[in-house]
Amino acid sequence: SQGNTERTFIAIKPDGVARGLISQILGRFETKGYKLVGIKLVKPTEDLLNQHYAEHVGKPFFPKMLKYMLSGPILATCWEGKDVVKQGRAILGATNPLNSAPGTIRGDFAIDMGRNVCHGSDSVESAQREIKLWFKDEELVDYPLSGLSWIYE
Ligand code: DGI
Repeated sequence: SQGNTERTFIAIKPDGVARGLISQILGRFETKGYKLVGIKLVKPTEDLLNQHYAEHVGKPFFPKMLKYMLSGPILATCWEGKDVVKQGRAILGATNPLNSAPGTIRGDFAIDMGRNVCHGSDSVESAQREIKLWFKDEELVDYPLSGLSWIYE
């Protein structure tokens, strides 16, 4: 395979955008060898966030998280490549920055769980659901990434 088998949804949260971390975060995925197939700056509606975080609606931390996620634009991105869901989670690091290893995005750029800079789908199924939620079909583009034989054996 040349890595066109899996896609994930990676978002840079309002703190990541406001702190000027976009290029560093995207750069980690780009230099790893993944292909960017969708990207846009979004001011999400509350409704979109309720759907995105459906599993957390009603939890004690949810209102604060909603306020944080509504506090500025979010950079929505979709990446394609072999094992990109799992690898994407590894690149971002653990949800709580206290547990994220140095070298990960959260390990390098975050301190509080409520300001953890980024989001990444946690399974192939979540990725499919989230990509559908954040992107229209025509916003996802395919093109040949050069040098694939240097990335995939
Ligand atoms: O997929 P993740 O973002 O790594 O983690 P998740 O889906 O379990 O949680 C989504 C976000 O909700 C997470 O980035 C931070 C926040 N969160 C999750 N659990 C807690 C929480 N925030 C607080 N304050 N307390 C929690 O227990």
